[in-house]
Order: sequence, then C-alpha cells, then structure tokens
Amino acid sequence: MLDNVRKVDPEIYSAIQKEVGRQHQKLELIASENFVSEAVLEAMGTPLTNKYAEGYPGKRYYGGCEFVDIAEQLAIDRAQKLFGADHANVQPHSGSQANMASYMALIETGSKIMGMDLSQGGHLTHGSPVNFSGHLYEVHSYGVNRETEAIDPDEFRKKVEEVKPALVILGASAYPRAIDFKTLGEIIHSVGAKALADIAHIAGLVAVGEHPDPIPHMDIVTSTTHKTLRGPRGGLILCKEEYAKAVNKNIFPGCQGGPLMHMIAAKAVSFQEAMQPEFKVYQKQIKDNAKAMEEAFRQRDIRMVSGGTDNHLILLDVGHNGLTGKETEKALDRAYITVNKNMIPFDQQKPFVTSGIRIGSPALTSRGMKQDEMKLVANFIADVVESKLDEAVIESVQAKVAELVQAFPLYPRWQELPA
Ligand code: DSN
Repeated sequence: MLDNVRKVDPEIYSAIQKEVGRQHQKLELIASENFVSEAVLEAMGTPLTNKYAEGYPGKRYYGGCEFVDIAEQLAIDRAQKLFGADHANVQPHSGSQANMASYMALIETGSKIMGMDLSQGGHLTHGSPVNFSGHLYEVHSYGVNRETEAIDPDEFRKKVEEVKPALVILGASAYPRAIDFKTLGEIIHSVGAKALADIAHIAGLVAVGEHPDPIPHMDIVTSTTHKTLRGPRGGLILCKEEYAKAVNKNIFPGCQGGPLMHMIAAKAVSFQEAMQPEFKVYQKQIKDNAKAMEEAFRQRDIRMVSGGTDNHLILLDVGHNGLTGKETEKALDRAYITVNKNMIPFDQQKPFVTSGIRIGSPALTSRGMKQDEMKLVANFIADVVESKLDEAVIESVQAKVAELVQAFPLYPRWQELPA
C-alpha cells in the first residue's frame, strides 16, 4: 500500500504513516471524530476524483457523467431512505457549506437568525460574528438553563417570541442532551420562522431511532457524514420536497462548483452500511459506551455538564478540579488520550483556554470497545484530572493505554506500512 506515494513524495508518505500510527496508538475521544470502514476508505481513493460533474444526475454541464451519475443517485436514494426524507442533496463538501446553502434556500440575507450560543454548545455557522453566518445575517442566540444546563423550552419560547427570527437553527457541537425537535419545532413555527436542525453530531443516532427524529418537524435538516454516521468527511442536506429546488440551486451553482464524486461514492457506501442491522447495534453501543463513562465519572470527583449524557458525548467541567481545558487537553494527550478543550455553559475562561473537556464515544466504539473498556478509559481520565495533571500519573496512564489499544487493532493493513 501507498508504494507510489512513498516513491513520489517521501515527506507526505511519512506524515501519513505517522498519523496512521497515532490513530492506532492513542485513545480517540474527540466527539466529532470517527474511524471509517475499509470499504469507505477504498471508495474515497478512486479515480472518481478525476471527474467534473457540475449539475445533478441526468442534468450535468459535462459529458461522460453516466457512471458518476449512478454513484450520486445511489447516495441520494439511500440518504432519503435512511432518514425518511423527501429529498437529499449529497454534494455539500462540508457541514458548513450544507448550512450556508440551506440558509440561502430558506431566507433572505440580512434576516434574523437564531442559533444556540457557541459558548453553550452551538456551532460557528449557527451565528458567530467571525463566520459567514454572522456576516450575512442578523444573529441572535438561545442557550441553556443556568441550573439544568439543558435547553428549557419555556426560556426558548420566550427568546423566539422576543426576537421573532426568520430562521431558528437547532443542533449543537457540544450538547450532551437529547433535543426535543417536536416541541422546539412547534415553537419555532408558531412565530412564523423556518426551522432547521443541524444534526451533524447525532446523525448516526437519528438514522436508527436512537435520538428523536427531526425530519417531520423541520423545514431542512443538515448534517456532516463523518461523525456518528461514520461516513467520509463531507456534508448532507435533507429536506421537504418544497425546498428541494432551492436547496439544489443554492449548493450548485449557489456556493459550490464541481462535486467531489469520489467522496459522494464513499458517502453512498457509508449509507449502505448504515442501513444494515449491525449499524443499529453499533449506534446503541455508542450510547451505552457514553453511559458507561458517565457512570464511571459519577463515582469520581468529576463534574459533568448537565449531570451526564443522553447521546454520544460528555462535557466535563475541569474548572471544578481547578484546571483549565487547555492544560487538561495537553496532559491527556501526553497520557495518549485525545480530547478537545471546550467552553462549558457560562464559562469564565476564554475560548482558547476554557473550563471544559469534550469527550465522545463513537471512535472507540468503532474500534470495538464496550462498556468495560469505556469505564477503564473514564477512570484513566479521572486519574489524570484528580491528580491535577501529575506527571507520574500521566506516565502510568500512558502505559495502561499503550497496553489497552493492542487488543483493539485499527486498520491492520495500514499499520504495516514500511518505514
Ligand atoms: N468541528 C466540529 C466539532 O468538533 O464538533 C463541528 O463542526
């Protein structure tokens, strides 16, 4: 494998080899990351990357699209079936572009949008001043209740009625609780606003009924394909038939040119995998694994935002232990545990420092770990945090991680790349 890369570009070969080694060697707990199957990996590395196919299946601006049309139509049909949606657009290069095109499809620029506060779990594209969403729209935000650290429908209603936005965006990047799309969707529509759910983090759970379904309650649903859904890196839009034309037009030519046909083929492969019975078992395991970590943390002096989790992620308040997210992320990395620092609701620290650590179970679940291993992992984290990042503890955890990962091989063929 990679013989040609090794010959043509030894520097890139070496970077790839080291990254493959890192993924195997460390415990991947970044909640938005996952490990794709070998089938998805294979589909990405194909000559489909060579094809220009601006337009949509059967209506392209280039000749020679008959075979990539098959791939894209399969991806569309499978996404619609998987999520029970009227229409799917599988071309967004990313979740951000899926969101951009969807906002353009639903509302005029300059209108009011309302998304979850970035510092309370939201995403940059849901209305941050440093993002296109903040440049093109008048942004407002909702947050979580100070006591419960969860969305309170009454507070949400008050905010929505006060601001009267044109569009409200549900969904989050760091929210450990289930989102009640039905109740919140009704509130949004009651003021005449459009409702969009960005389910990037929870798409896999939604696909198999392990999280409340947004599709019947939203005008548009956007997602990435590479988080719990376990597909290649990319975006996806699902919508009601009435928005199909506007969504397609706003992806291409609205904000993208040629689609990435190798990635679309890989998305199709991942949707096929997601329709198999094993995928439901896998998604359930993701939640069970997060719950196992929650239980382990509860036994220790570790505070979880909102007290725990309903999904694949947990937000730890390491400020409670007198630490910052920044230093904890670095210390855990030295212990071979990969996480990211994250703002927690009402955080007193700056975004580059933070009081929180976000952890998620999808990647380790893909590696085959179950509740016992997840409890061990949570206890490794608690050991490091409770010791206040003591170097001897970090060293001892590192040794235990090095032993644990040996039993859960990742991409075995890739581990054998010659130096
Ligand atoms: N960067 C992603 C995450 O980590 O949640 C969101 O796009």
